[in-house]
Amino acid sequence: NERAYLDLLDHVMKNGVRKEDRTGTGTLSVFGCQMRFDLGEGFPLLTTKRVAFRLVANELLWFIRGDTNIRYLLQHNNNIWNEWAFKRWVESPEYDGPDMTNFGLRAQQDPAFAKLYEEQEAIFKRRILEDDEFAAKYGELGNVYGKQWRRWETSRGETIDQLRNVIDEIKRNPDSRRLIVTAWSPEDAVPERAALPPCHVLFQFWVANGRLSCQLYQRSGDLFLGVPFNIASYALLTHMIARECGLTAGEFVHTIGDAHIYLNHIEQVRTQLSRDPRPLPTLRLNPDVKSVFDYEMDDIAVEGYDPHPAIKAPVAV
Ligand code: THF
Repeated sequence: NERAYLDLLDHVMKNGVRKEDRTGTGTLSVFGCQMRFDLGEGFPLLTTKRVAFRLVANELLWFIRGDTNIRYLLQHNNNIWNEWAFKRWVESPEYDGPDMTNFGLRAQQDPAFAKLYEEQEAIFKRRILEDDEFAAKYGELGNVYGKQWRRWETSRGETIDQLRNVIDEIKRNPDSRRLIVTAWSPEDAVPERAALPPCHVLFQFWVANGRLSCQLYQRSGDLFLGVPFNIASYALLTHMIARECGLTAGEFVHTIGDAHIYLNHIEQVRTQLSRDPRPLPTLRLNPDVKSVFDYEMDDIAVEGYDPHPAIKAPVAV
């Protein structure tokens, strides 16, 4: 349950080493850790702060569609991937607005700049929603999850639908030890090909006693902002696949390489650690939906979610 997450936060607060990072924010970091969530004990959506499940579910449906363009997210009022598309736009030769170099960090330090950035981001979002050509070019994140899961490109010019294949294989050969989906390709882990090389490198399924378990290897985990989303997202995916395969959801095992707390999240983490966890909610999937590929937002809900209030924090870009 939630304790695994809170214990990890506490562990990194006490034992994390000060480490600089790509974003210039600075972190407390530990290397190599693992959390386990028994999905039979409730749905692991944190209760010590409100986590926007709607955004988690919408992002997962976006991955499952094989979509890599933020337009779909924006159409559903989901802004969690904007920064990475925006970064590509303001670094492109076509952009002629005010200088947006290092916008994430500067927006936090300089209120005048923050206002300028907000304006530019609003213009960017509007263009993505209204201008097809602009959206095709600048809403696109490249080889992120949707592409890697559903349309992996081989060197022979074929494409592989890893997600569909793994579901078929779970049905056909549940004892297999090769039930793997990988997002990481050494070819694609370069800035020209992906806005952000995948954090969720690989996941594997395991079937025993009619239960489907999933383990994720995450190379880098933003413990306060991203990881609560990631836990809920893979738990939801595991439930959906279990449903399609006539299994129940087993455990979600979350393994993280560089597990870090950004230095500008420390106060928020203290607040969260001072709170007592409440009972976990229950996931409700529309029983009429048989396939992982047929879910819409209305088919997915959590019941009995009574969290502590949300805790705001800036996202490192
Ligand atoms: N980059 C960084 N630095 N952290 C991440 O968590 C992260 N992600 C994805 C890609 N790059 C990342 C994007 N996922 C939020 C949540 C998940 C994200 C990005 C941002 C976020 O800001 N959540 C807020 C609320 C958002 C809202 O309500 O609009 C929160 O309080 O939870 C890791 O997958």
